[in-house]
This record gives sequence, C-alpha cells and structure tokens, in this order.
Amino acid sequence: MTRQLSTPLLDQVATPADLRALPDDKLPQLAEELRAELVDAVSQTGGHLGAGLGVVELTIAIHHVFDTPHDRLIFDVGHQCYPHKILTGRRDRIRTLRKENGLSGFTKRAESEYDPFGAAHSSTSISAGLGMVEAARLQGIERNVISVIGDGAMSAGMAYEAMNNAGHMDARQIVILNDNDMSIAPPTGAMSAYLARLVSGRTYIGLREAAKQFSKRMPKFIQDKARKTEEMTRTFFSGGTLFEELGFFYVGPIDGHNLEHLLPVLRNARDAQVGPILIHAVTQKGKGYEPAEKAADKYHGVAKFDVITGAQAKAKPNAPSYTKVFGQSLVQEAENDDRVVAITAAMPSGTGVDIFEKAFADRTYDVGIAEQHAVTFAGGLAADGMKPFCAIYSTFLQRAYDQVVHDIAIQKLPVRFPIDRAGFVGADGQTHAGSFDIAYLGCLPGFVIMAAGDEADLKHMVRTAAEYDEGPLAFRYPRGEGIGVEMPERGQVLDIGKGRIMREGGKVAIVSLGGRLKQALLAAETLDGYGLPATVADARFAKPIDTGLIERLAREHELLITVEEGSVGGFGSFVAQHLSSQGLLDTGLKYRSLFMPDRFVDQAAPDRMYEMAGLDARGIVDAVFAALGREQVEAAGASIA
Ligand SMILES: Cc1ncc(C[n+]2csc(CCOP(=O)(O)OP(=O)(O)O)c2C)c(N)n1
Repeated sequence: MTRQLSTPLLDQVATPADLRALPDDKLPQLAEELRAELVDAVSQTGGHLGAGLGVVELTIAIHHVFDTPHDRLIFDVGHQCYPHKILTGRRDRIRTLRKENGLSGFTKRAESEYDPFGAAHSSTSISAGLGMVEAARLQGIERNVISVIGDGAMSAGMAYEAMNNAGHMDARQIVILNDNDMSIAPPTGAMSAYLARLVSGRTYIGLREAAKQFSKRMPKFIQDKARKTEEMTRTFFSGGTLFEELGFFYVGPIDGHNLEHLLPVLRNARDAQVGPILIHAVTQKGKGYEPAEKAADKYHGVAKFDVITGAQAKAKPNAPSYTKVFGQSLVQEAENDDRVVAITAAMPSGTGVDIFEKAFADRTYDVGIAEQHAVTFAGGLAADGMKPFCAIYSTFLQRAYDQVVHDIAIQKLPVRFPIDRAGFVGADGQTHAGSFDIAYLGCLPGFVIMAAGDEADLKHMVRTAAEYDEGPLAFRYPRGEGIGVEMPERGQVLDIGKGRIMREGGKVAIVSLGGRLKQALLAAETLDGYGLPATVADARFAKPIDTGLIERLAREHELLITVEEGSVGGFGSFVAQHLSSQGLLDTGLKYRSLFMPDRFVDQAAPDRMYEMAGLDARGIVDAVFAALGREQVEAAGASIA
C-alpha cells in the first residue's frame, strides 16, 4: 500500500459534515488515507481488520451522501465499523479499540450518536432498520435508514424475516448487501451460490436493458435523472429475483470500491420514493492491504502486527487451547464411533470443528450463521440415531434458546453442546461474554451440564459426551489456552453428576465449577498460609450437582464458597437451593457464591475482567475473609480488604 504524501484530507474530516463538504473527486484520496490509518491503528490494537478494509469506500460514500447521524446508518455485526468510527469523531481514540476503557470493537449506542444501534451478533440490522423506518414514519420525521449487511450475515434467518416484513410493509428502507464472498471462513450454502450467480457475468452487461429496467421501476424524476446519467446506468442491473420477490427493488451488482459507481447509486436510492431497496455491492475483504488480501481468512481478526510484513505478534502458547483440545478429542471419539458428527454455525476455526473436518469432512456441517437451524438440525440427527456435537459459543447459543428447549430438551434428544468461550472473553467485550449458559441451560429439566476445570478434564468430557446417550448434554470451557496439565492419551468416561476433590483442608471449602479452578487452588494456598486450611473441589457438573459431595463439604466445613465463570442464577444458585432444601443453611454453615457481576462488563484483558469481578485468587481470598469475619481473620494474622 502506498502512503499518501499530499496534504492529509483525513485531518480535515472531524465529522461526516466535513466529509460532505469535500467534492466527489477528493474521496478516492480520502479512502486511501483512511485505509492507511485503519491499518496503522489495528496493527497496534489487533482486532477485526479485513472487514473494515473492505468497506472503506462504502463507508465514505454513505456518509457523503446521507445526512448522518440524522439519517440512520446501521452496520450488521459491527466488526467492519472501524473506518466509520474514524470518520465519526472517534479518530483520536481509535488506538484504544477493544482495550480497557477504550472504544468498543463494535457499534455501540452509548459510544456515539453515529451508532444508532448496537451490534456484534449478526443479522440484526434489517430488523432494527425497519423499526427505525417505522418510528420515523409514526413521528412524522423525514429520515433515511440504511442497513449494511454482509453476505455471511445474509445467511441467517433473521435477515429474511426482516426482508419479508419490510417487503410487506413497502417500507422506505435501504439495505446495502456488502458481498465479499467471505464470512469468517468461506461462506457455505445455497444463498452464497445464488449471490455468486447474481454477480458472475452480470456486472456491466446489458447496459441498455439495465437502464430500461431501472427506469421502469423508478418514479418519473429519477427516470429523467437516470437517462441523463449514462455513467450511472452502467452500474444497474435489475435481476435479484429473490430480493425482488420479497418486495425489494434490487440494484446491482455494483463495484463497492468504485466511488464513481457508488455515489450515484446511493444518491438515487436516497432520492427514490420507492419501497425497500437492496443495493448489491461487491467488495473485497482485506482490500488494499496486501497481507490481508493474500491471507486465507482475509485478516478477519488479527493480533497486533507489523505493517510492513503483515506478521502477527502471536504469543507462544504454554498449553494447548481448549478449542484445539476439543477438536482433537472429538476426532478420537469419532474414530471409535461412526455416529459422531460435528456441526458449526459459520465458526469452523473458532470452535475447533475445522480440526474435525480435516479428519471427517463427510461428518462435518457448516450451516452458515444459523444457530437456530444448527440446533434443530442436530435434533433431527439425534432423533435418528446419530451423535451430533453442535459446537456453538455460549453467547451465540443464546440465539437458539427456543430450539434448545422445544426441539431438544423436551424431546430428551441426546444432542451434545460443546460450549466454547464460556466466561469472559476479553477484547470482544459485553456482547461476546459467555455469561448465561449455566443459568439458561441449568433450568431445563433433564439437561446434563459439565464445565472443564482444565484441558485434561475437557478431554474426559468429550469422551463422556460421546458415550452419554440419554438426553441433552452441554460442556463448557473458556477461551484461550489450558493451564498446562498433563494430557491423557484418551479421555475417560466421567460419572455423571460427580465432582472431584483437588485438595483437603478443614475450615473452608471452595467448590469451583469450570475454568476458575486454578485460581481456587491458588486461593487455597494463600488461605493455608494464614492457618485457614481450605478444601478445593472441582464440581465438574453444574447439573446434576454432586449432592453427596456438597452435603459432605457443608457438614465438614465452617464456610462453603462456590466459584464459577457464569452469571447469577447458575451453579451457586443451584447449590444454595440444594443446601436450603436439605436444611443445611440452618446449621451454622456460612455459604457464599462468587459469580459474574449482575451487569454487562466492558471489555478488558480477560484476567483484568476476572480481577474486577472478584473471581481471581485474590477475590476468592477476600470473599473468604469477609465471610469469616474480622475476628477470625485478624487472629490468623490477616486483614480484611
Ligand atoms: C449470531 C452470530 N453468530 C456468529 C457470529 C460470528 N461472526 C462474526 S463476523 C462473522 C462473519 C460475517 O460475515 P459477513 O457478514 O459476510 O461479514 P464480513 O466479515 O465478510 O465483512 C461471523 C460468523 C456472530 N457475530 N453472530
């Protein structure tokens, strides 16, 4: 990429109003500068780069043509919004992206009036946009609403539900389909093939016919303009039958990097009085930065990197990641049982299903960004004798909750849910935290829920899941690498509903569920040092809880404290309810539970997030001290924080 040496235009653009003051012919230069700024910023912060590079021209063109923030611009997923942030008054903070107290890596209402709708989970932008169109209509406000949605995000049902509704309402809504023929991985499915067919051979063909069709569909004043603007008609081709059947006026495909094409198309969409319009813009993920263009993932998400070489600063792992352990363990189980199959919803590498796919392509399903379908599809597989592992991050499984309840749990179908990214995930922040699955699955009758305390236990859980065929089962594990324990050759089958004792103390019992185990052990060491001997148990199961173990620990210790990487209403609540039902809270036992705070926690490094939540060793020790009370703690030579 060449750096712009003439007067930087970007310095003159503090807000989109400044951008609108620039003549059209200056915009390519602005695009080049914006791209350079984006690459430089993300090289320092890490984050989503490829998607942003692909929408530089589109972002400039939209802000140039539309009156943002009065006109509403909604980015689907929001991971492509860094250029938008740079242009909307946040350039001075762009190098704080995804850091503690910094800018979010997604659009966020609380951050800027230019972010009218928060995002991070995909395929919501058309629904939200339609709501805004209606809000404006009912309040008598003149306003354009533009939703920018990727071809990957277009694979989710919600996008079609919204278009179906928009078409029916004949809403004046503009949808820009940002088609880069990529999701995180190459997109799968018939829709992706359909978009490819729309693009192939159609751009710039049948100019006369395109102009004719275009003018037939637009009101008179646009027709006149269209006739005059030969250049503009070049970019039009009416033929997105599916979208047209849904009631949209389809425009495209157009070159999403060519401002001379984008600007007239957007102006006409703005001025048109027709109902919903879909502009099909073809872009290239990673555009303009060679290492990104060349990379298989187009630099979807990157660590900090060297701008010249593109080399990413990936830390050397000390232990295998949980994701990798899951993928490899599943391969082992599949070698022993040909009913084992794996499903991912557009996240093959994130979930480790890519490892499985290499070994068992025929037993792997990437269903697109379609979590709801993934779950019910797994239900069908399970109903007819297969052993589906439906691997979905904790946060994305939220979208398929009714499917989990209605299609799986009620029918007692043995679908296995490997739940990655349990707990805090760091830079992706609130929207991606795996906070709620213990609570939202734990209330479902018949569900078995495990949480891995270390990577070896995850291996045991994969094996256990493969063997367990009585009903639905989930096992959760955190983002990142394991804690470096020795790995068994193959996983063992765990006893359902049985925890394990990690060390015996006498005064305090810490019962950890999941990835806080190491911190619980560190806390116990500290407590021992103060003469407060601590037992540590790894609960392994959030459901069914190990009632025998819990009751024994309750009887034999003065204080019982649970720790988990999940929200209120999870493991700690289940233990409290059991203790109270057995009358064990009336015996003088002190009981405390540590869980994620009852608020949405902003992004920071994962360790910092746990520290702030009081879920690290220090937090556990503090909670023990607070529960035991000043007298005992001071007698032990410590002080209460
Ligand atoms: C419900 C949901 N599932 C999965 C994801 C993870 N995810 C983030 S971006 C992305 C791919 C989006 O592809 P596309 O819309 O084409 O945008 P591009 O990155 O190609 O610009 C996926 C699967 C998500 N954000 N939301």
